[in-house]
Amino acid sequence: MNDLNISFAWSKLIIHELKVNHVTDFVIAPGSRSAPLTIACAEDKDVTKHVHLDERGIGFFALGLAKAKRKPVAIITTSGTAVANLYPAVIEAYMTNVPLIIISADRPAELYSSGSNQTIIQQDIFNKYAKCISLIEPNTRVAIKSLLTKIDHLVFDTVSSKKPIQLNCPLFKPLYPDEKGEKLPVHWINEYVSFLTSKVPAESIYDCCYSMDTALYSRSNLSAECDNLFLFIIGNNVSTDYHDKIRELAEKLNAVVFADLQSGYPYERLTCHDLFVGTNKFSEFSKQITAIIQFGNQLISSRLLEFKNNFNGLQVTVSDTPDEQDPNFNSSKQFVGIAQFLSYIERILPTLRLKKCTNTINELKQKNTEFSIQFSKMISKDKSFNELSASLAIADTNADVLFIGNSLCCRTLDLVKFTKKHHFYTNRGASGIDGIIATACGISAHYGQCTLVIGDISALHDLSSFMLLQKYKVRIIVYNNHGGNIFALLKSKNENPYLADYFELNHDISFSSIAQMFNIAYKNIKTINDFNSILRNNGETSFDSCIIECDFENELGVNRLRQITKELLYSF
Ligand SMILES: Cc1ncc(C[n+]2csc(CCOP(=O)(O)OP(=O)(O)O)c2C)c(N)n1
Repeated sequence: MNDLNISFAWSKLIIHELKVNHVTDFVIAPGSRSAPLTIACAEDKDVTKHVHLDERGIGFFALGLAKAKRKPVAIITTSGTAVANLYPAVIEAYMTNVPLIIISADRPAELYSSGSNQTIIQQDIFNKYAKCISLIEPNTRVAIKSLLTKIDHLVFDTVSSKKPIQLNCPLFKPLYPDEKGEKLPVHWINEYVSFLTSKVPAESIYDCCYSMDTALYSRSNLSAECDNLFLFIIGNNVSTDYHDKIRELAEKLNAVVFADLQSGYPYERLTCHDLFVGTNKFSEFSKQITAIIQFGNQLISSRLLEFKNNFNGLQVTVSDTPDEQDPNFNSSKQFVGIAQFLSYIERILPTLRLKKCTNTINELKQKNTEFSIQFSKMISKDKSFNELSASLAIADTNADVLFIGNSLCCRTLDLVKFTKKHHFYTNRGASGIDGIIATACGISAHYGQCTLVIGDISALHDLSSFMLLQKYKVRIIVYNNHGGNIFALLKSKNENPYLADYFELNHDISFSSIAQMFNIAYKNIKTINDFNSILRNNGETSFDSCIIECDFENELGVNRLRQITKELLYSF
């Protein structure tokens, strides 16, 4: 035992302490500087290992896994640009409040600025997106507990702040356990063995301040201001645990509900809200709204944001983190603590002077139903296969877990009415088109399967992550409109002569060759009937990884959406 090398022993302590703090998933990309950390994981049968070649991919995979598990996931990388490749996933985790622990193996300090291989400045590399805890180099002069309590605090920090955190670990040679280093003192080894057999953290940390001071709400004077009709908006980052309570409150408060696709809110709500807010009917109704209460943030609908921007009444945001929630800067009150807010409103309900508005609300709901039916009819009328008709079909599936990519697909799916309960996931923190397949694989690692809807450019952007599909079951539905068609929605060919060459990047790539390369089942779909039947016959909730390529005509869906929007807004 006393010929153990210190870099490996140090790494074992780090992994062990994370494990006793309930961090049990480690996502690893290969490297030599990180070898002691990787092997410490490999030798620990109580932790789950996920290995992939691409650091950008593992970052997003860890993000997906942590989102699904709702607990921190650790990432291990080697030194150098490997760490920098995690940057997009770290930003997304920061923006969507996901705890991630980035364990970056580093070179010893004396190799900085020496021209040494794979040596870059890693400390604080993520700037404000991830706080950095830098360890000292492994040594036996410091008490082992000083290392372990740093890990305990780090886990507490990422869990309570819901933000990613970096643990930078300088390690020196020898790195592999079979290579002998300097002899370690006997007292140190005894302590080491005792810590490694411990089942509890060196220091347990408890949060005693999570319940908010309810007096704060009383000071907010909300009760005096809200005595009429409410609009609830449910956005991203609202736990499904709150849905029942929000529904109860909406009923008691005379509130109508708009629910963003990402919320997965399964109860009564006004659908197709991105278009419906633009109708005269809604505009008339909105004059009676006293307050908008928005739970969560990152709304997909740009028209809803615009409506909120022009709304003059009280706007309140409610969230579980203190991040800014309103890009219009119109919210005058932000409540941090959704559970506490809901129970506060429950308590003050009897004091509110609520007028009965049942008729007005029922009339609005009726109009919204007619609007949705008309919208679906217009999409289905010509049997054309495009992003809209495909989204209608997806909204009717039993797929349990859905990951929705960015760009056009999340907009068309946000428009349609999902009829069943699903777990919805997105990467809408920074809305990057990168790492979407990897994130879906991370989600699948928790649930056992996941259905992903993604644009062709986004799928090509994350090409290396197709490799993960051999281990994690994801049914990928690629909306292949042969380029980035979102740009055509923003400005048409006539308005933007550079559209095809500089924005859409039109291409003829078929995903069949990609499926062949990665040995994944594949289907090319050209009609809505075929799409409907593959969705039904594909097992829906039990399937193997596959690529379903929706072969759309370039810009057909965008043009159809423009046309439908115009006609619908005109007739309602
Ligand atoms: C990492 C990153 N780079 C660039 C963008 C800008 N961007 C937004 S949408 C888009 C095109 C996406 O195309 P595709 O995935 O095919 O979806 P479609 O627009 O056709 O629905 C791009 C490049 C981004 N959001 N993220």
